[in-house]
Amino acid sequence: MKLKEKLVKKIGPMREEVRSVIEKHGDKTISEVTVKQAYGGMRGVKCMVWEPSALDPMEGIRFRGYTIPEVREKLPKAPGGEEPLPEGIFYLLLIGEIPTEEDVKEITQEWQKRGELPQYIKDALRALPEDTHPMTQFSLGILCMQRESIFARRYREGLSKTEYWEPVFEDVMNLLAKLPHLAAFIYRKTYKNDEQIPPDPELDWAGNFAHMLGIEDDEFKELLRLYLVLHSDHEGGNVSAHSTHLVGSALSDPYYALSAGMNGLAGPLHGLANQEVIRWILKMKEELGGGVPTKEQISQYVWDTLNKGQVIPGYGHAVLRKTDPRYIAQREFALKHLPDDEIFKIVSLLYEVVPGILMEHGKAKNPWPNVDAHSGCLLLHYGLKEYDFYTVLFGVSRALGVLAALIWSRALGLPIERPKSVTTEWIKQQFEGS
Ligand code: CMX
Repeated sequence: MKLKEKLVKKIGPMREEVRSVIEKHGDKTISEVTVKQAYGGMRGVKCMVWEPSALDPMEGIRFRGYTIPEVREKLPKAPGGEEPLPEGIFYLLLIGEIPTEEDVKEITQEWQKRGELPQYIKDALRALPEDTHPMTQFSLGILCMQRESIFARRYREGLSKTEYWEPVFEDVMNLLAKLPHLAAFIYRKTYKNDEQIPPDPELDWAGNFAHMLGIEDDEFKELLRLYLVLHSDHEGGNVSAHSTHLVGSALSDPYYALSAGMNGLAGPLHGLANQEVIRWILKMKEELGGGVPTKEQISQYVWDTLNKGQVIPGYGHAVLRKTDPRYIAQREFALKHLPDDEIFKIVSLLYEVVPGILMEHGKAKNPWPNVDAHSGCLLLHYGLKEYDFYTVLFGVSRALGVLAALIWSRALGLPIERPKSVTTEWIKQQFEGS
């Protein structure tokens, strides 16, 4: 595989670069940790390395140095399409270069070959109670497949540390190939009478995913391509990325590591916020009598939510301090393809109203919308109305980034993660004496 050959060429120089950086700068300080940070979710503490992407609070995400508009422009597209192919973002995140059409085609073909879902996964998922949340099914499906891990088998047989990355790469390629099949299986099983749609070998990764979900609209295929690119990576400190990284550091294989990451993504303060946004909007719409509410009605509803001690889903961020460029990219898509959609109009009104209210409310450090404030209205427009499923789509996309990073963690020989914890008593003793 050309992708693997390209990766091999990158690993040697990168190992050397990291070795030299540690030798030259290893004892220098990049962060100091205050007591407040230790209690406060380690916000802003720089203590891990993540190559595929970096997040600037004001500018937003850059994938290997490229902004979202640049990625949308430069990555290869499907024939006749305008949105970037997710195969391309995987290449960029892993290799650090913009792929050619041919590079992307190779990945599409490779994932088509490896995509089939083992029967035992389907049997296991069919055995679950019907109301099992799609994210639970997704995480469980990934975990069930752990027996396929080439890394786990090769490690048991005896594997040198310098070779870890290679079976991890194979596991990652197998996993990424299978995730849309797993997600579509869960969707059709849960919401469409288990009427499964066979894959179309002519289609790209996202196009085929849309097809297996049962939504053939070409515009939806474009949306899914964009969606799967936008959600792929958001540097290393977010819960899904960090938990995948942490579990992987114990040399738990990519199946264990990704399943852990997906459990983190399933939290309402993280990826589940995308379902919460639509649930909250639909409830607001219903309570206000249907249709598009007025700005005044929306303001009141936002205040009511805050006064009940709840968060406004889709707003705020632990790092960002302005509107998420992932939100802007989705808004551009909506303005182009569905400007008259009712839910899009509500999402737009919320954008006008919520930041001011959150500023007046005075708690959230970032009053601006994040990626999750917009994604649901687009999916809903094309008929994907089962919003409990939305975080699974996020998960399929997030796997691209966290698994690219996992390959690099093993290629660079990063050790098991083990930060130091302290007790409140210890902190008091440091500053107050005994
Ligand atoms: N609505 C109401 N209050 C909010 C808020 C929001 N959208 N965002 C933050 N706040 C509150 C916090 O709950 C916190 O309150 P307390 O002091 O009572 O604990 C206070 O403002 C300060 O929080 P912060 O430092 O601004 O935000 P954090 O870094 O702690 O948390 C996040 C970030 C995203 C969890 C938070 O903004 C939030 O809960 N947003 C809503 C959920 C959401 O959209 N999550 C998706 C994020 C993107 C993703 O990961 O997918």
